[in-house]
Amino acid sequence: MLPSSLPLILWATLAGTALHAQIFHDLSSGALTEDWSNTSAIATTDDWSGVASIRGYRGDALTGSVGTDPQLIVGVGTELLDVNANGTNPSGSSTGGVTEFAALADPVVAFQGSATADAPNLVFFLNTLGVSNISVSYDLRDLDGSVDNSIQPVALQYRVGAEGSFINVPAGFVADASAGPDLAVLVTPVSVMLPAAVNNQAQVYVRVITANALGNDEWIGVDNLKIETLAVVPEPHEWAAVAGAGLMVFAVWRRR
Ligand SMILES: [Ca+2]
Ligand SMILES: [Ca+2]
Ligand SMILES: [Ca+2]
Ligand SMILES: [Ca+2]
Repeated sequence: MLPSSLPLILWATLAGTALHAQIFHDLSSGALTEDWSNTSAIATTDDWSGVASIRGYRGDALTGSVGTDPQLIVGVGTELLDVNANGTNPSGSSTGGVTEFAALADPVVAFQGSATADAPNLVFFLNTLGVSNISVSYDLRDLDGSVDNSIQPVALQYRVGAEGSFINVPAGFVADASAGPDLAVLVTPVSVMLPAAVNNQAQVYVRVITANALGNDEWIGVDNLKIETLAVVPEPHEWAAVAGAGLMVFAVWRRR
């Protein structure tokens, strides 16, 4: 028997609240980095509470097709949190979604599309107030040494604020982050500047997303993440100082 609708509504509301109750990493205080070497941070399946400012989603129902270009997937779908904790062998795992491969010599969190996990993704939560020139870099690692040999695209996207669609960052797109069959060696570094639209915002979402490819998908790890600002926006009184210096130069020039 179904429970009454009120608890269901409450549950949905609380779940929605939990998803958005993230710490938005303050980039003015330093870079957001993650290499997944702390393998106790993800200890329980689907529990991201030990990882600050990063969440993994299974990406259900984000596309109705196989082989969709993830650059064209800009919705958020069901926002179902996902991570299989303490995975051991990517080549032996056919489960779609997000998995922590903690037993590897170089631990990593990875995603793999499937008929259920249409577009699995990782989201990074940032507070960019006071900063500009924000760079994002990470390594996409083909972890899948099985016979699977998909064309595995990975896109980089962002969203400013808690609502609306994501926006694609074309320079961050990797058309195929995998190689195969029977190969788990390819590493594809991604390093791009985000557009100025993400500067000086309280809530910025940066998303790395793949999509269910034709045939069996390959596991792609997202490792060695670093999001940092290459410039701090001057405070208003500093602008005044800069403008004052300019006037002095102008005055000296006029006296010549
Ligand atoms: Ca790692
Ligand atoms: Ca773990
Ligand atoms: Ca492979
Ligand atoms: Ca597939």
